[in-house]
Amino acid sequence: MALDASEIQTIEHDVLVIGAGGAGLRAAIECSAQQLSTGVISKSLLGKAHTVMAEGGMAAAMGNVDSRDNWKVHFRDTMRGGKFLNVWRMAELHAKQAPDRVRELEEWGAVFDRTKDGLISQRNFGGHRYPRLAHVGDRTGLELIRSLQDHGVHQGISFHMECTALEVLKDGDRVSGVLAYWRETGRFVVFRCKAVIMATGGGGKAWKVTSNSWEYTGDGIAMAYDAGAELMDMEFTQFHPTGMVWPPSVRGTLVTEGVRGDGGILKNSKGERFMFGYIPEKFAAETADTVEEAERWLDGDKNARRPPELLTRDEVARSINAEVKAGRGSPHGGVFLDIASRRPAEFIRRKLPSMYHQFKELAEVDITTDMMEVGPTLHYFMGGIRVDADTQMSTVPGLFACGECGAGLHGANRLGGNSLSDLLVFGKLAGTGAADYVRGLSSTPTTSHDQILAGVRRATDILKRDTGTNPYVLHDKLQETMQANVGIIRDKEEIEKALVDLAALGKEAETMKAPGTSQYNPGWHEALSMRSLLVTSEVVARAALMREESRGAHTRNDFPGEREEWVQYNVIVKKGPGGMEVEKRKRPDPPPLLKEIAYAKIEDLESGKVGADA
Ligand code: MEZ
Repeated sequence: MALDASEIQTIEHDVLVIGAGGAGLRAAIECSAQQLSTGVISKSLLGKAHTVMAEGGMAAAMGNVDSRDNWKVHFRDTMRGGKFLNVWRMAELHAKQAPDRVRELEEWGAVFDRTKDGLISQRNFGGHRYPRLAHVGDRTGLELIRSLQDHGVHQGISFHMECTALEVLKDGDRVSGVLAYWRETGRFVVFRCKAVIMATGGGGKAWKVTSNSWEYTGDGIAMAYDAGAELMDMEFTQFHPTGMVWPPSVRGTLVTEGVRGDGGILKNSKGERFMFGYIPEKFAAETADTVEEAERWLDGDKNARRPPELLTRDEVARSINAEVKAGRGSPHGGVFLDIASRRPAEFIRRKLPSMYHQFKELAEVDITTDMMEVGPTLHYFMGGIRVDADTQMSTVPGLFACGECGAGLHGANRLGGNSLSDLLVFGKLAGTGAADYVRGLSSTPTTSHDQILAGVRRATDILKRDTGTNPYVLHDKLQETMQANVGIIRDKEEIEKALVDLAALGKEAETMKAPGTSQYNPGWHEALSMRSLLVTSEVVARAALMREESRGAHTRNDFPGEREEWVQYNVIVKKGPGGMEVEKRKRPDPPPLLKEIAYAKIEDLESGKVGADA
């Protein structure tokens, strides 16, 4: 029977937000507060988002624990952590607005840990000069989601759960809706809307060892790419230094950086505190190079420098990798993380309750008495959809992006805790940007029946074939090649091997088959997400091949070290008439005052010699 697009269910909103993690929820709250009809679609159930994996806290220069902190120091830390590749304006907006977003979240019901004086407590994290992470034990992301959800539900936002977006619909150049399907029934649905906000997170599921759960297949990145948006900085994939390595079924599960922030140390199989051997020149001035000084810092000496375990994530992950490669790893291929010998059991259970239970239940390890085994795990994409800093609109009119799927704030490496403040700051700005855009439209965009029908056909062909490739097998092969060839350390030969593998997998994907009907069919869901995974992986690999240097989370064995000329370029990927186009694009010059602050000596910033007028 011929398909008829008019028979497909249609839902109308002014703005449709795709993704119900922190960024999506914060964006939706803003649109709804601005009196727009706002819908949120989420692939899984509400509350199940990668946001909860930001366990240790959200970074905001509130100065509650160390009054020397302010937005300029936070901005400087973020730029240095990102190896100066961050979008300057985004780093400025983030550092200035994060404290207000934390206070607002508290007004909406988030129950933060407190200091003795009753202020929101802040803990130490890698790359942050002062204790800066507002937290709720080690469940901060969860509390953030809970507070936003409560607030959003009472605001009248429409939530459409277990609904997967397949493609962005367009009227000419601009956005007009989204084609999606209900995971339970397999029925298609067209959302007609004037603006779409992508808040779909990253694509960690392209790697074998990852902290991401099944939802993170790069859908928003792939849909935006197909819609013609530019992607930026995709070569920078963050390996969080500490994921569980044992037992195999939970390999990659996150172990919060809060363990190190609260005093935990890393040791190799010889019992050596090895991070002292990996302090890079550029962080030497602010890193303790003796155990004695690191211990004074732990005891609260404000003049002592931070311990090397609190170097930025890229540095720590590479160091762990090097120890394991040198044969000094733990029995299951990681290193040891020790908090037991550093803090009393009561402190550990109070500040790190999830870690305590996680290790007890999953690995039968009591972290108040024994060391954990940990190793790097793919955690986060620094790159994503290129957006305007103030409005969060992509290069496609009406298409916005925020949170992990948007690019720019973190540059080459993200500081821990900057993700939760990122999604609050830029979620709100995306909401405002979308609301302004919608109000400025002179006509309502229309959806095209042909585009809808083509999308439906592409999806249902997978069910109709008599035989074909198993999508689970394809996903396994994809993870193998990304883990082996586009991992923590890469080189030209490996990346080219990945690209050859991806091309072959892409061919196989054209004949994927999911047996059964569209109802309750996990094999079909898997096949549909393979397209996003393949596009996202290819973008990462092509960008990684183009950047011929090592910077932040992108380490090229064949191009060791940062190369000065590369700080002037972003790698941009977009869809061209002949396929994927990759461009090395010159960055705009930084605003002089921001540049002065980012490169200032900390004493000059603190004394007001630099940045006093900012
Ligand atoms: O921002 C993060 O990724 C985060 C806070 C993670 C963690 O280690 O807790």
